[in-house]
Formats: sequence, structure tokens, C-alpha cells
Amino acid sequence: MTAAVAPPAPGSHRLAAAHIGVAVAAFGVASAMGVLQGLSIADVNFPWRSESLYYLSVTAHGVLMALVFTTFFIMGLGYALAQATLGRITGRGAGWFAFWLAAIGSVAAAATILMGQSTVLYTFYPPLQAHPLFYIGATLLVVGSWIWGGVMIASYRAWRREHPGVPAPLPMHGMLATIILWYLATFGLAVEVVVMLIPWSLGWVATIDPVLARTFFWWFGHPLVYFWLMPAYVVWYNVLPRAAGGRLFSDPLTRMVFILFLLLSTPVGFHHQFADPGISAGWKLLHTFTTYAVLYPSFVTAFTVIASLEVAGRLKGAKGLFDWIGRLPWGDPLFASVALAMLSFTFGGFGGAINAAYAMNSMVHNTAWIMGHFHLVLGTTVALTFMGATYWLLPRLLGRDLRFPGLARAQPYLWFLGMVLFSISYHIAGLRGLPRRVYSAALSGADGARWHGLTEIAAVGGVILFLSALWFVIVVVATWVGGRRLATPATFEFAVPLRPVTAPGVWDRFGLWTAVAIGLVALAYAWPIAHLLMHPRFGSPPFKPF
Ligand code: HAS
Ligand code: CU
Repeated sequence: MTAAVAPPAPGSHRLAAAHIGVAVAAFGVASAMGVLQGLSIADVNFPWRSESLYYLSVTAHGVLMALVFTTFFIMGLGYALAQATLGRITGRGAGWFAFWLAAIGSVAAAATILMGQSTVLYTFYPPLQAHPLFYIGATLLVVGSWIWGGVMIASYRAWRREHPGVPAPLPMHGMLATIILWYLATFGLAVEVVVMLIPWSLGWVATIDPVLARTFFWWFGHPLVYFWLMPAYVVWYNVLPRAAGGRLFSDPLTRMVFILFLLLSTPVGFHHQFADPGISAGWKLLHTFTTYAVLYPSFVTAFTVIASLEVAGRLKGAKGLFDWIGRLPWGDPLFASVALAMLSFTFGGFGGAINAAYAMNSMVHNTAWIMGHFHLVLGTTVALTFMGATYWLLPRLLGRDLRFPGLARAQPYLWFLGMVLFSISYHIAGLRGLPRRVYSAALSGADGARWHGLTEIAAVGGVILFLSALWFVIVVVATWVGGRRLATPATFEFAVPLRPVTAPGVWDRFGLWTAVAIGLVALAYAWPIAHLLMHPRFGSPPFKPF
């Protein structure tokens, strides 16, 4: 279910391109803040360094990277894939409305952070309180993404009416599962923000229940990470094997993976709350089991994508056991980005399995280890895939040649190098007890000595990451404004499965799987939330330390 669709009418990718543009802008600003944080932790004294600026910057970095860059990129990728595989976007006007809503919301939220009024981190943890506009801005971003999901589903349904009895094109199957998961996940966030945070920040209620708010946040917060990962997997399954010159190993396995994520991503949130009171050990254990279950689709992905790459290498004449690895196009920016992203995920995913075990979690929770973990999985696995995908998308969306291809080729390797230094150091420093979210790791005595060299290596990694981010932004901006116009825009071509599937199967029954997914969320959350509501509750007044 692949093959290139005829080149679209001029301008039909403008909506997708606008989203990618906002994503790259958010990424650029957030990268600059990231490097300052790494330097601050290593106690490098740069001008204007202060505690309040550090926490402001951590909040802005987290919100812009984790919420704005990702969401805009995913929306842009979704539109590009809908146009390329379905040949249409149904409801383009609604799409533009959603774009502006989300952009205005993001700017409003970011402005309150930069004015120092919303230093609450990207997790919104109450009783830290933000300016009401921060929560309202975040809500607009989410509502914008809901409309995007509606446009995507409408486009698919219109296509299906014309193609009865044909399964969704594989890239769209992955995006549809992502969208349904997103609706399920953001329900938790909507309850937290609309029912709890906004009324509290407006002063309509005096206190808030932090555990209840955190529970709704992590209902959203864990599937959020798969909302980032699944579009990356769409690229791994559908674009990477093609770029490598191979075939997709299995179509049905691919569909199964996305449906398993839809089912298992949400009922796992308590693995972020092992240390929270008010949730009993039995419920935490249930969420541990489901967390271990959600490793499975990633194991299948490792198998399927690597098998697809091996096919590519062998099609190019590779012999022996590992010869195929050398035949892969390591000089192609998309391929290199995604391959390095996969390599990072091998270690980052392993770390995730460690986090999910209660006893080991108590060693690493709230330490720098967690920064090491999520910079491997989000900061590399997902972000590097998105950067590579941007190099692949731009000539197709803009009809322009990539500028500075040498820079684009080297940039993923530079990112990987920076991240090795950054992430390994913080993993080790975390095991040695360095807390996360500290303004400075400088401490006299034995504790300080255990961390000091490591935070400095991490800071060097941070500077390298910043340089790599800068190269990426330079390539994108130069291509946008000065890339040579292609006579015919590059076409979207996707990996062809070794054995194409022609009729819908069990993994195409979205209605059924959505119902099962809702059932699993109810099973995992209904009683613990009811229990929290029945407890005598002592609310907290707001805190604004800066
Ligand atoms: Fe995580 C904390 C558990 C995956 C993001 N995670 C976080 C936080 C973030 C985050 C942002 O159980 C911090 C939140 C905060 O601010 O407090 N995580 C897991 C588990 C997985 C996992 C079990 N995390 C992710 C992904 C993320 C992400 C993906 C973002 C995109 N995480 C946790 C837990 C915590 C946590 C606890 C709470 C910690 C605490 O105490 O606060 C799994 O999904 C991982 C599955 C992955 C694998 C790896 C498969 C490997 C593949 C690649 C193969 C390629 C090869 C090489 C071999 C099983 C698919 C290719 C070769 C070539 C030749 C190319
Ligand atoms: Cu999680």
C-alpha cells in the first residue's frame, strides 16, 4: 500500500510546511535555552546567570521542545502524509484555523513564561502556579491539535468512501492510531487544566489537590511520549527502508505495533508516580505490568525495521552476517538521523525498562538519570528522527533543493556525539545522587566531587548539541529562502512491503480497538481516581517561588 501518488497541485503542501516552520522555530529557541542550562548546572558563570532565569529557562525549554516543537512537527507530518497517500486534505480551512489557534496559544503561553510569570516546568506541577494565560495558551494548542486530528480523520473517511475494501495506506494507519491515542490522552490533561488549574489560577478556588492534578497529568504524560514516538515510527517503517533501498519486512506486523500502542500507552501513568502518596501499591503494580507490556511493540519494531534494512543491504549485494550494515546509505541525512536515533533508543529504551521497576525507580527518580533518559528517547530518538524527516520533507513540501547538503550530512553525527557525552554523564551522575532540576551542581565536599567532572562533560555535550541544532536551523532556513527551485517537486515514495496486504484485517478495525483502549484506561484509572476523590482532601495554596 504504497507507491507514489501523482504530484499534488502547487501550494497543496503549504499547510504542512507552515507547521514545520513553527516547529523548527520553537526548536531553535529551545535549543539556545538548553545549552545555558547545561552550563549553569556545571556552574559556568555566564552573564545574567541566576536561579530565576534558570528555572524560567527549564520551563521554556521543556514547553517549547516537548509540547510546541513536537506537536507542530507531528501535525505538519500528518498533513504531508495525508496529502501524499490520500491525495487530499478534507477541511483545509479548519486546518488553517487550527494552525492559528495553536500558534497563538503557544505564543501566549511562551510569553508568560518569558515574562517570568509561569515558572511551573513543562509538567505544570501544582502547587507551583502559572499565569492563567499560560494554561489557556496550552489549552488552545491542544484544541488546535484536536481540530487537526478531525481534519485528518475526515480526509481518511473521504478517501475510504472512494476506496471501499482497501486498508488505509500504511503511513496513514500509523497516523490514525496516533490521533486516536492523542484524543484519549488529552482527555486527562483537559480535566486537569479546565477543571483544576484554570479556575485555581484565576482565583475562583483557593486551593488545589496536587496528587489528583498529577494523576490527571500522567494520564496524559505517558501517552504523550508515544504521541511523539509513533510518528517517528511512521517514518522508520515507511520512509527509512525506502531511503535505504529496501523493502518493509512486514505490513501486518507494522499495523499491529501501532494498534498495541493505542491500547497500552495510557494505562501506565503511575510509573511516573511511584513516589506519590495516595495511590496504593497494587495499582502501581498494575501500571508496572502494562508498562512492561508496552515494551513489546518496540521490540517488534527493532526486529521489523532492522530486518527491512538487512533486506536493503542484501538487495545491494551484501554477503555474510553483517556486511549489509556497511551497504546502508550512511551519508544520507535522513538515513543517518534515523539510524542514530534507533541506536540511541536501544539504550534509552533499556533505561526506560529500569525506570519502570519500582525498586530501581526509587534509585533514579528525580535524579539526573531521568534527564539522561529522556534526552536519549525524546531528545534523540524522536527529535533526531524529526530532524532527518525535515531534510526529507523540505524538497517535497517546498519544491526546493536542500541547501548546504554537507552540513545536513554531518549534523546528525554531531548531535549523536553531543548526546553521548551529555546523556552518559547525566546517567552516571544520577546514579551518584545528583538531583534533576538543579541550578548548580557545585557542592563542596564528597558529594560535589562525585558529580563535578560529569556535569562538565555534559556541558561540553550541551555545547555540541547546540552547534548541531544551529546547523539544522541554518539548513532549514537557507533551503526555505534560497534553495534552488526543482523543476518538478521531489515525490513522496514509501517503502513497499515484501508481501503487500490488499484487504483490511483485524488491525484495521479502529472502532473495535478504540473501544478496547477506552476500557483499559477505565480499568487502570477509574478506581484510583474515585479513591482520591473520596479521601479527605487538603488542598494547597499556590506557590510562586520566583
Ligand atoms: Fe520514558 C520518564 C519508562 C520510553 C520520555 N520518559 C520519562 C520522561 C520523559 C520520557 C520525557 O517507568 C521524564 C518525565 C518527567 O519529566 O518526569 N520510558 C519508559 C519505558 C519506555 C520509555 C518503559 N520515554 C520513552 C519514550 C519517551 C520517553 C519513547 C519519549 C519519546 N520513562 C519511563 C519511566 C519514567 C520515564 C518509568 C519515570 C521515571 C521517574 O522516576 O521520573 C519504553 O517505551 C521503552 C521501549 C524501548 C525499547 C527499545 C527498542 C529499540 C529499538 C531500536 C533498535 C535499533 C537497533 C540499532 C538495535 C524496548 C526499537 C539499529 C541498527 C542499525 C544498523 C541502524
Ligand atoms: Cu512514562
